[in-house]
Amino acid sequence: MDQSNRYARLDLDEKALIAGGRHVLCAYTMKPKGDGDYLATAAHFAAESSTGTNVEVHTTDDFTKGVDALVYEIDPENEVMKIAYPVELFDRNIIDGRAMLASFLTLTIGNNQGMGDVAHAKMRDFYVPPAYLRLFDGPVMNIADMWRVLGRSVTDGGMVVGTIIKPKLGLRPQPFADACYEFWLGGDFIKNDEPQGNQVFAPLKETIRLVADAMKRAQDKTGEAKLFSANITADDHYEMLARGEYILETFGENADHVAFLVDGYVAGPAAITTARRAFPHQFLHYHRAGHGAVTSPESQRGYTAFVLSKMARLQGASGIHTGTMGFGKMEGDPSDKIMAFMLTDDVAEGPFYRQDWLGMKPTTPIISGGMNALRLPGFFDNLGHSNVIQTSGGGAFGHVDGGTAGAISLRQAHDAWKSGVGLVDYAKEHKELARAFESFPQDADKLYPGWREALGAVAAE
Ligand code: CAP
Ligand code: MG
Repeated sequence: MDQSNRYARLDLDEKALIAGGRHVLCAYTMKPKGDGDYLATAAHFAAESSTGTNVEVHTTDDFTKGVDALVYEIDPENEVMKIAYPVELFDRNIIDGRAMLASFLTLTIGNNQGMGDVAHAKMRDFYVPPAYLRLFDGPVMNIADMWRVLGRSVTDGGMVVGTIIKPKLGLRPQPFADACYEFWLGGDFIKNDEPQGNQVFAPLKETIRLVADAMKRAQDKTGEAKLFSANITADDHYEMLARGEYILETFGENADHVAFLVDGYVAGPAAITTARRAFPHQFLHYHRAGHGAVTSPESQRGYTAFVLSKMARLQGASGIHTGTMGFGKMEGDPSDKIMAFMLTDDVAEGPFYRQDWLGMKPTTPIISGGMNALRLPGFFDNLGHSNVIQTSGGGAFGHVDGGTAGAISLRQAHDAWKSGVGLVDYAKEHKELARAFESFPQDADKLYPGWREALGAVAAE
């Protein structure tokens, strides 16, 4: 059934829709199945995403039609469609009238992902009008709060030198805490790896107690503040609360040095909001493991990593992994930096929409995945700044001289970039960095040909 007479209004002007402030706008790439008519398929997509179904129902009245989602632009040749969703469609909390991301997802990326007449559809960008934007929690904490604890400038504090305790799983509490102490002697920030929690061989309550002690000893040894991001992800809301409360109580006077890590893709929006609202004064660390199932460029369904990151800022993530933009091990491209700017700028250009965040606090890009000291300068050259949280697991504990040297090499690479000195030249005067060349020789050969001759003995011993 062609519903385009009801669910398509190609005469609508995007600027007027934005000025009207009543619609969330979504841009999708969409391909009809077979030789389906593009507009008819898009209209059915809008119907199923708002007030309709595949047939007319007699219960529809004029008010219903007033909140129809409307296809307002199509570009069949490029398989692009844009849909305007009236803000009234989206569900609101009964407790405080605020918005919920679950509703945004269930309408804009819900049933429409499995319709028989759509080959595939993927959201590429969306625009949130002020009336809806202000209903989201947004971030409370971000990198500025980490810099404050670290005693740095709260506006340009530079890279937070981080790691992920590796191996990903299999360390019992004492070796885990020992690894933390080792890294903290050179680095700032340690995160649980995303699956680490309360495994039977590493009970959370024992591990956290030892990590809190390791933090105290490392702070005493170095005279510097240290940070830890503890995984509180769980299916059960009360389990998350129990973990968070135990962790804060155990870290005691260092509780403000603790972030809470939530695997936001696999655990979903409810888990993010549980952490955001139950622990508003803890940095909310959004790990996105699993997102590749929908965000990968190989996937033609779901939504992009850009959309995921934008949703995370709305929900109040303090930081979210934004990938390594082609400089690490995960899928990515230098142009992914648009994601970072969308998270940090107050007015940000997306692939289809300009988003004014109206003063909503920035979310900090977290850069992780196959990074090491050698790969950092290229990454920062592309991004243009180093005000990020950077975590290297293999890049720290894969250093030939251990985790402390790995941490120091990461900091030295950052300092080299900030000072505009080439990495090889900087390494001549900085042993841990020189030894990073020895630690990751394939990267060294590829990124810095001739490094061995230039660094000679410095890298060797
Ligand atoms: C990185 C990591 C992160 C990935 C997540 C891992 O470890 O801990 O989870 O970076 O990817 O488990 O692979 P390494 P993204 O530093 O040893 O690679 O940040 O793109 O979400
Ligand atoms: Mg990980």
